[in-house]
Amino acid sequence: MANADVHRSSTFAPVNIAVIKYWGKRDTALNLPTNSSLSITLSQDDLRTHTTASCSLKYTRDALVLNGEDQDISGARTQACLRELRGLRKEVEAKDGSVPELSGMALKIVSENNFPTAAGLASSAAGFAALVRAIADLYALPSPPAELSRIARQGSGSACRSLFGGYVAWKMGEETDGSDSAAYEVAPAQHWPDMRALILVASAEKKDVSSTVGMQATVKTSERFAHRAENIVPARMAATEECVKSRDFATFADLTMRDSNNFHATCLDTSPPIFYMNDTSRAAVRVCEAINTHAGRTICAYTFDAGPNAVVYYLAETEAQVAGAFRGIVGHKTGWDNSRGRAIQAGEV
Ligand code: 2P0
Repeated sequence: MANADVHRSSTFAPVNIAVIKYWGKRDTALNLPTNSSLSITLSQDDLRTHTTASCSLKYTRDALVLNGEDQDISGARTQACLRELRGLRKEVEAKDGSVPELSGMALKIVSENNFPTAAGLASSAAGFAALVRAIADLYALPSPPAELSRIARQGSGSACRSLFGGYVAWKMGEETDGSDSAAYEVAPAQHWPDMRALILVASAEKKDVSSTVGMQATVKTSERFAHRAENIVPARMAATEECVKSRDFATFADLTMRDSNNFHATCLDTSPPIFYMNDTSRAAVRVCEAINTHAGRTICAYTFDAGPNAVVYYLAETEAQVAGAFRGIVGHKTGWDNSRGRAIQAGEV
């Protein structure tokens, strides 16, 4: 029966790992940040979400299944994404009366992460980016990536960066409606193709304090927070964009480590304090410092998100010195699981 047809589209979306961190919202409903941020999109051959979106008249309600489990999609963020995408599909249908009225059908979204969910490995970023692109493809929307980025931002802030490959910035924007708060490409992955990321999994457990809750506690209680957002990050954004463009790894690494430390110091300054890094994380910091000291120059940079897992950026030419040093110690009472202990490249979407 034709009207029970299932329309379907599948996509992958990659994880991105921030170099200059997003932490703090000026508008919690729209996910508008208090500072801009910059990240590297990792190759989707490695960490990624795969999502299939389908719609049909035979479906009775919208549903989302993540890693085989039904998810609650009544939350305002998911609803905002679905509402915006349906609105855009309605515009397509209004322009061309011959296209099927998909906007009126219930949606089924099936997602799989190939890495631990909510463990500080940017699962919400890949998840919402994949959800938005899968539905946009299903609806054959003519939207450019910047528009999809603005929609994904409402699902999870960092998701707006996973709609672009390579080196990506999320401009915080100034408008109160969020119309200018979206990501853009600073440089494609092939601009600096030697960049590598080593992911050290200290724990695949779900984090204690979600990013959404943690960042709001920071905004409310940290005295260091405003200084970070207003005085530190703007100059760092400009400097990081510059060293990506000039492929200046030592400066890039210095800014990356400083911003990770500044973000975690701000978490510690929150009341009650938020501890995302643990002893294993701190050991990774010391190993990076030792590698750089031994090399006599900065050849690797650590960064930590809202969890204890480390991401170490380095260049392919120092693979033996950096990844080799870490591989030599993972699994030897250090607390690291080495299942992700391989080099991941920056990637395109
Ligand atoms: C980032 N993080 O820039 C920073 C660094 C964690 C530490 O973006 O509330 O999951 O969904 O907008 O995007 C994690 O925050 O938060 C994050 P919501 P999100 O990658």
